[in-house]
Amino acid sequence: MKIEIAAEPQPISVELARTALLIIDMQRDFLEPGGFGETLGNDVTRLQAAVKPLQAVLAAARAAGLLVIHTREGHRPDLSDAPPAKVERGSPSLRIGAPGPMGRILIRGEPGHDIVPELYPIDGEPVIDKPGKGAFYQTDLESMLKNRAIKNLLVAGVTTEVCVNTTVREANDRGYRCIVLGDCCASYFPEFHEIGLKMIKAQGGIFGWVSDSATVLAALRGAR
Ligand code: C5J
Repeated sequence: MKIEIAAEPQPISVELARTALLIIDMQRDFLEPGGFGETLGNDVTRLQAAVKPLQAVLAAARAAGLLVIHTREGHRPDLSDAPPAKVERGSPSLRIGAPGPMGRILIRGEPGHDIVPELYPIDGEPVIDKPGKGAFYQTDLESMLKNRAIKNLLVAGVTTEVCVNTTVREANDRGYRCIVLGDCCASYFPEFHEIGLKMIKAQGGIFGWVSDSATVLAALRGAR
């Protein structure tokens, strides 16, 4: 079944069976106090804005039988997959791998690395652990999408200008149509959020389309 989604720079029609919801890095380390985001001096409360709209889209995507994929940014406990140039950021006692209130910062298996309870994956939803910003870099995301013949991605998560934008650019180069749900994304910097979305839809949709939760919810409701 096809649905039409109102979006910028123009509406887009997608086949539901060829569409996945891709949720980027909705992890405690980015959204909660004491995690990686806060150690870098950010106001993590800003990211909460994306949680409720995304919760609604996640529920609707599950009800419609869409493939839902979650990603988590993080590293091996021995940091062997963490480039020194990335680890060196921030003050030494608060860097990737340092102990924090939610365990070692941005390390796989630690409480802070996990996805926030409101958006927790359910059985059958793949979770991709990625060492970089882009979800395609050093992961099996592309083969997962190919095996399911997915062509379109509804993209949400944090942060708009970093991991969401990087993933959308990677996906665009690989031929996927990305529809970014603006209110289901968030940034520590409101101006970067706004510009991050503008960059995607500029020039006739150079990297993809931008829509929002209400529009996608209405489109999915119409498909039932
Ligand atoms: C960052 C991300 N901002 N998930 N990661 O370091 O956007």
